[in-house]
Amino acid sequence: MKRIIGHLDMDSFFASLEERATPSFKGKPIVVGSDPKEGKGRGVVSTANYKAREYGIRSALPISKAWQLSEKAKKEGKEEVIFLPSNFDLYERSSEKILSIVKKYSSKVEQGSIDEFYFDLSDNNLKKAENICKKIKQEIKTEEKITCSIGLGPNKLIAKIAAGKNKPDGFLIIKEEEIEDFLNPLPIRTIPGIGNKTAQILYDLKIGTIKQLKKYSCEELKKILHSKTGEDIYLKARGIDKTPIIEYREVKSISGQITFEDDVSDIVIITERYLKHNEEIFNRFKNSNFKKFKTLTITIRFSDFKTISSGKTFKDALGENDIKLLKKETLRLLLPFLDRRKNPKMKRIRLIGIRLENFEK
Ligand code: TTP
Ligand code: MG
Repeated sequence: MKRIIGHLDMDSFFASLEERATPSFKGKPIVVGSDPKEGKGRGVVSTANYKAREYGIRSALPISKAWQLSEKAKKEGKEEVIFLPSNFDLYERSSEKILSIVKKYSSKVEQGSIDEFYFDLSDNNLKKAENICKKIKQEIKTEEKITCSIGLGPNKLIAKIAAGKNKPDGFLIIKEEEIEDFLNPLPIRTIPGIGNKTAQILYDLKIGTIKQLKKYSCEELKKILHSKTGEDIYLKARGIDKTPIIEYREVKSISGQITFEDDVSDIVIITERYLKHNEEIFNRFKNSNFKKFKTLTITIRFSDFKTISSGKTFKDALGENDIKLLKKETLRLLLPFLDRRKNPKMKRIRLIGIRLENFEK
């Protein structure tokens, strides 16, 4: 059966919600992310609204660079950027509301991330599906006071690419027979699954667009890239995607990380912060549907960005009363990296993380 799949992605989601929360921010360039500390901050940009994107600011850009771009804009007489920390409660609440709106119109919805949703409209003809998408867009605008972009197509891949094509506040329908013309001119990076590394391998072969990518056979791509990636990308370049909508994606891990303001070597500072962070992660586990977890992994990133993981799987799973045991075990894993046992050059620590997984319900 032919499918009709929608993909909805909120426009500059975190920044749009901040703009909505504070009326005086309206129309101003906004960046949500780490503290820029007048150019000395060490984190990255979570997102920038479209006004701030005009300055060249994007997700994942170092926050110090975003600060410089804002300063440059200020010198040119433009508005300076408003930098804000993230407020996940606000974003999660809105995400839930949006999900409930989409669910009113489709009985099969998959949440792809905090701000994107796939939904199945195959029970309708295309005209009706189009009208439903318009209603969803309108309802989000009225109820949530922010905009989204929707793509409609014969599968998840095409719907997602179409949603990203006319941002912000976009709506694009791609029919089966339009797929080829739609995909051909697009840069290869548009294909979900082609990241920096894969793209670079392809750029080196002078492959820049999907049309150029399609000159290579499946076998050739399997040789050039990893076998599975090669086949995956061969199919995606032709708009072929049979993946179903997965309504309930199980959470597989609960994790978090802290980046220190300055790289640190002081064992007291590191362990204090880390144990406090362990408690936060443990509380997220206690508030989840899971009763127990079996595997604990810690991650350490040194000042030279070398990153190491170390973990333990318990014979007897840990439960909601085992915070002391968790702290003991994380320290046992961490301490060798703070002295010469596993850190012979005594490098400073930049980041540490913790992950709980292997859950029992
Ligand atoms: P995106 O949908 O990728 O970005 P966006 O909604 O901000 O902008 P667009 O209009 O292009 O869709 O991500 C959703 C949210 O996830 C985003 O608002 C912030 C967060 N995020 C990060 O924290 N870090 C990242 O690197 C990215 C890409 C997103
Ligand atoms: Mg988005």
